[in-house]
Amino acid sequence: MKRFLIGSVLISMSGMAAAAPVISEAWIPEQPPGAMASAVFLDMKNTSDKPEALVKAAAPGFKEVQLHKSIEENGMHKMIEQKEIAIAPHGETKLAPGGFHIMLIGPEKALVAGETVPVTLSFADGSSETLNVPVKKRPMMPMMKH
Ligand SMILES: [Cu+2]
Repeated sequence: MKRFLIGSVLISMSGMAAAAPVISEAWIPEQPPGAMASAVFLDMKNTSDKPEALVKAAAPGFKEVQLHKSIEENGMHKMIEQKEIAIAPHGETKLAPGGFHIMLIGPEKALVAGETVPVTLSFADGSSETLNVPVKKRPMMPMMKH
């Protein structure tokens, strides 16, 4: 951990273009009290010419955090756990309802719009980033099923 921190300071001081993906549009839909899970949605941009991947996400206050993909199979919605979520060189991967998402399982308390959740993203290149992700009211969308 200490070694990693020193490494990132050196990289930013040297002015090199950081290889870590650029994260934007992060949000968590508000859930009714008693909900078993919520999700993090965001955009990841890979500004480097190497393939990158989100390999792990972590957040305090949940029993488990997993990388998921929603798929439709024989008319049924399913969510499949992912080992990683790839971002192509100079590409963009969106985590959005109906596709890839970070699943927040077993919240210790209800997530209310206006709060933020610190979410730490770890990438295949060894970099990581912690974002304060806002909880927002959910626009109308189909229910996700487990
Ligand atoms: Cu899921």
